[in-house]
Amino acid sequence: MKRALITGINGQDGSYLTELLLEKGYKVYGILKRNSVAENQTARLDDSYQQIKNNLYYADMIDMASLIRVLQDVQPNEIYNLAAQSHVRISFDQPIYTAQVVAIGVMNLLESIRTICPKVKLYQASSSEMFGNSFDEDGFRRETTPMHPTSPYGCAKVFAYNLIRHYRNAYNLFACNGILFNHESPRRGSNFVTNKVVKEAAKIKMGRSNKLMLGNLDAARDWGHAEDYVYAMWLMLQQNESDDFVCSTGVSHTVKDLVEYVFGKLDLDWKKYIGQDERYLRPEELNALKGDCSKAKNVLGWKHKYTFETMLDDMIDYWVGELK
Ligand code: NAP
Ligand code: G4F
Repeated sequence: MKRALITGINGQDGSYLTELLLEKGYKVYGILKRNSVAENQTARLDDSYQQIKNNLYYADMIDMASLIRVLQDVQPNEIYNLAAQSHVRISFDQPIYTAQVVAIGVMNLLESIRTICPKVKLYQASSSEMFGNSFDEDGFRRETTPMHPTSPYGCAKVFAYNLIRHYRNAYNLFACNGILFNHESPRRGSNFVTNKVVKEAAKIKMGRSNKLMLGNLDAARDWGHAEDYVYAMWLMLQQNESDDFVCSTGVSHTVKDLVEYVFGKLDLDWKKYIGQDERYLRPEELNALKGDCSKAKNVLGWKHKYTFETMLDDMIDYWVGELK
């Protein structure tokens, strides 16, 4: 039985990945960052909790001693590093903490791996946020596009991305960067724009709210579904050699498109309800994202099943059901 360790197991992606790996017959282990409300820590893991409850460890990416103890105990075959302070806007408020978790945390993990389990296969959750406003002539970002990040989070992810490549070359570690574009689901944190819009629109529909304050409506993202993207993570670690891969849908929509689609689906006129609040604007904005995932398609045989619309339909169904 293969052993997989997931950092950030209780996050959006960690919960989907846990389900996928259990289905594939893995023994799944995870690390949890301590939270004063214990129930919150496993909220997203409800479906798989019974199967993994004895395999969860308290640890933190900025506490290398805790990582060492977990690796010694688990001796994993595969590690999926999904842990992060993953909110871009909040990274402007907490830049140092974000860098410690997102960048130094990866250094802590790599150094622990070198000592304890150098044969392990490692997936690193890299991000399209690393590109910032740089793109190729055709408007796409791909593995070879230069990176000019526009947030403390993006800068920290670039640091981690480079560490992965460096440790791969210097110490022959099997370490992959998945350069994933935005991916969403009903389990997305509700302060990210997709879930914020869907949840609030569903409340408006039920007469439980009448206003939704947003930031930049013109920003555009390449949005996919988390379920598709965790499958790509697994595929990367099934290859004979480690490499870096972009995962994206290749289609970009603005926040305004998102609002129009969600409110339209619920027969609401969005113009009556949307306001702008500068608290949600960023000191520097990544204006638009669109990714070319040809390499992942050709090498991994990966393709996404969900579109922008079906991904949002899944979220709308969830919130309408939940709020009823
Ligand atoms: P998420 O829902 O925010 O999950 C992040 C996870 O990391 C949570 O389990 C969180 O625990 C944990 N964590 C935070 N700080 C930690 C620390 N210091 N030590 C240990 N664990 C810590 O994020 P996600 O959407 O699942 O994304 C997974 C990874 O992919 C992240 O690294 C993210 O940056 C990256 N990524 C995401 C996207 C996307 O669109 N979703 C795109 C590209 C890359 P708590 O919940 O207890 O804080
Ligand atoms: O949903 P968002 O907060 O996601 P963002 O910043 O693109 O980051 C996500 O995707 C990255 C991959 O590119 C990940 F690495 C990262 O961890 C995270 O998962 O914002 C999307 C867009 C932005 O342009 C933002 O300015 O929506 C715009 N926006 C407009 N109003 C808003 C809001 N974003 C949020 N969170 N809240 C608003 O009210």
